[in-house]
Amino acid sequence: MSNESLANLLKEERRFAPPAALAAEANVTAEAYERAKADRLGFWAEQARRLTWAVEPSETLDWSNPPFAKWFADGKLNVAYNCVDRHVENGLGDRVALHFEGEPGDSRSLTYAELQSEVCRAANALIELGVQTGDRVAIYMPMIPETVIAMLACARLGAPHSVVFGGFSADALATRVKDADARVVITADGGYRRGKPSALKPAVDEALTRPGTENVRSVLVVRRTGQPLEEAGSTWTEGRDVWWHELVDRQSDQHTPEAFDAEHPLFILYTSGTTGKPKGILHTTGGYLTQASYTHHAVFDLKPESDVYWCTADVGWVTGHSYIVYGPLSNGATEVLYEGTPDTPHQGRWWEIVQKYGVTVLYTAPTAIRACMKWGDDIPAKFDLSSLRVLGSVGEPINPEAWVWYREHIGGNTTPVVDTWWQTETGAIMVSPLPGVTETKPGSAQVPLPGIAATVVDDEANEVPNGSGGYLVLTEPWPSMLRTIWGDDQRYLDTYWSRFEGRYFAGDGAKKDEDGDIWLLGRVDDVMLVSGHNISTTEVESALVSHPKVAEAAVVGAADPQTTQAICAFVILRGGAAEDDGLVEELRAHVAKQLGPIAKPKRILPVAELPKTRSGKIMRRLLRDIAENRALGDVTTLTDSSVMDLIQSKLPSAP
Ligand code: 6R9
Repeated sequence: MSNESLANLLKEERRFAPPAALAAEANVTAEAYERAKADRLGFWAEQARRLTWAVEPSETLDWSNPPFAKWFADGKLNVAYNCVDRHVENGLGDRVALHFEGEPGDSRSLTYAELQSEVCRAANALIELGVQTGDRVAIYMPMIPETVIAMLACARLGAPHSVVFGGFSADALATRVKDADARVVITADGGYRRGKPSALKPAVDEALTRPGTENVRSVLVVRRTGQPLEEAGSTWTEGRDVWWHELVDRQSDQHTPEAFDAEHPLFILYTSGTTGKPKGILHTTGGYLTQASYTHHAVFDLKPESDVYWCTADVGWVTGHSYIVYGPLSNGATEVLYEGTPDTPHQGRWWEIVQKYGVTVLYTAPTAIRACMKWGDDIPAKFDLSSLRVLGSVGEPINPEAWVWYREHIGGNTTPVVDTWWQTETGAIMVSPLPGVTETKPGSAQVPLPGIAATVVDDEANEVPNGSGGYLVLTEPWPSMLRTIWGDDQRYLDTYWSRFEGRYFAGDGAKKDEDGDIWLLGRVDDVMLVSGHNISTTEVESALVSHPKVAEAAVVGAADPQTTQAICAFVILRGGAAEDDGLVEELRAHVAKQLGPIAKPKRILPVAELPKTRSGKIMRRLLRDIAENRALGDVTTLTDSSVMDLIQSKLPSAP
């Protein structure tokens, strides 16, 4: 985005006021914004008191060496104690913490007291394996209770975990084990995905043959699928590999948690980014937990005694860390943990789970919402979803049509939808409506949360006026901010703090509307330059999705001799829509009408699937390779690489 700021094309006039009953009882009201504005640090010091500290912090923020922040630096606490033990001490031991639902239909509920015993046993097992405070532990697991237990056991010992998506390859795992110099890997024989066991252990075996992974002494293996290891292509390495049920189950269920410094590392989580080796984002203890806990309480209006909360994310994504593990459990929530995919064994599986457990708060990603739109309105209509009272979205800009569909077909036209903007780096939600306060606008994340300072700037770092586009920046440090990139302070400075002096550069394009509300417009790397105008991929995609025949769209700029870049769109049609001759022209005309002729795609290609990461983000980089007839770049973080073959087979062969 070098020539001019991002064009501001999309107009969205629909507005939804918070339900009166919810507003009247809301955890957080409008007054919080005022209080935080008057005294930002005082506000966060107050939120830190949501936690139980072994030593209360006297200092809130040390910003004497920016951008290396220290929050609550002289305080001490234990994260696992805050997420588990203190609830048991407070008499809530019988409350269900996790309702686990396996993909094959097995289920299991764990109370806070049971979770405490399990976390203590797992912590004692890690000690037996020689894990010491500060040692890194890699976790490569399916979505099962042991994954949450393993993360909490690491936190309890002050051993930073590095969770690696179960879908990643041996190579991706090896890179991450090596970068963090992990000493132990916790894994499973496999998990269930799409109706069958999907093995994990063979990838661990392979990863640990790679140079740089020699320091891994032990591999702790949960038996989940029971598939014979040899059958899956795995070998058991005596002296290194140990079964969870053999080691953990015989441990004592008593373990006294040690209090760690607020700035003690809690976890490393790798983000792939578009180029270069993955970045190990480092989060620490006190500030991270403060903001994960507060935002979960505020944004989802969580009432721990009555709500049943469900975040559908994978724990291998930051959303799973902050909003399956640390936020909800620190708040004493009862939550659902589901192992599998939304369409196994049928496309109503999620709604069946909502009905079964009476889920009240649901947090998911636009990609899933668009998939459900594609499958048809009749599917959720078969289930009782009346328990739902707040719906959340995260991961990508949500197209206004998908937002409205979510509210109408899942939320019964009554629930607020909160579109939450944040990143692995921010650790917790930063920009989002509050369900009892904000009049919502479909497609907009709207306002920085109380205590958060975000704005939109132009190329010269000047704040843009309302009605204009530019770059999203964060102008003040926040408690759950990343502390650095593991082992690479310089890359931390270069990536986030060098684009605009003294401000955190998020890498996202954004605009402020006439009311000053923030709309996210996609990654800056994806912004298109067409005849001198910077056009957001998000806006063109949203215009396409607003056509009744389109369920999902991905838009890229492909090099073009006349216009610098030409807009090239890949669309998935809604169930039943036919790919007739006039369709492409009809869609082009529709975009021109919605956004103006400049945004009209030059090419539109109906496809069956789009390339996505495990967190559901569309990988536009790969579509750009296709649109420009290039060999595909790195596909290792793709959920399913056969998708690319499918798309390529639709194309006229390269010139
Ligand atoms: C939590 C998470 C971060 C990037 C971020 C942005 C995109 C996330 C969004 C959103 C628009 C939202 N993103 N939430 N864009 N509206 N509500 O997704 O973390 O995987 O690190 O990705 O995701 O582009 O910069 P992470």
